[in-house]
Amino acid sequence: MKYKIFIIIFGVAFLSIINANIVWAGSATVSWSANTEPDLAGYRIYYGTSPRTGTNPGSATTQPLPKCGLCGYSSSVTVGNVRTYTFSSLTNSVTYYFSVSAYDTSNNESAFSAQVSKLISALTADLNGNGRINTQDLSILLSYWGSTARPPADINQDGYVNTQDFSIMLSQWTG
Ligand SMILES: [Ca+2]
Ligand SMILES: [Ca+2]
Repeated sequence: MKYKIFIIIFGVAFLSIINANIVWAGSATVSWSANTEPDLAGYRIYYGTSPRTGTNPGSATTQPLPKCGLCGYSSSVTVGNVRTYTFSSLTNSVTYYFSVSAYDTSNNESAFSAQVSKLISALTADLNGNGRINTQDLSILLSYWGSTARPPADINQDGYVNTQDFSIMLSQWTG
């Protein structure tokens, strides 16, 4: 049992969220690095619109830190043994905070990863800001096609100007 406790605490050091990307309006994709414990069962994401207030959500009674449950977050979701998860019903123009914990096959839960935050933006394809989404915006999009790090045309802010941005533009097309 002590060995297991050691593993859980050890694992915390390596559990870190590495990114939170906006994929489409009202969404964010959270990804993190993997733990390597042989008895790792999965991960749990805690999130909300306020920063967390503690570090140990903990179902493990042996964690040295006081347990804080949701720790200031409004919700958690148990996502299993994956390394990325997309939230799809977030509120635009609000900043969300995310942390991840790991749990093992005995349901011991680690302390939190580092916290990340993301302002959920209302993605718009109106690239020239004239209130219409039409061929003018399409021309701008195409002029940046395939390029990286082009915020004006990177509608979903993922670092690439590609078919995903084109799809968003089509979905908002006003002519
Ligand atoms: Ca426009
Ligand atoms: Ca993009």
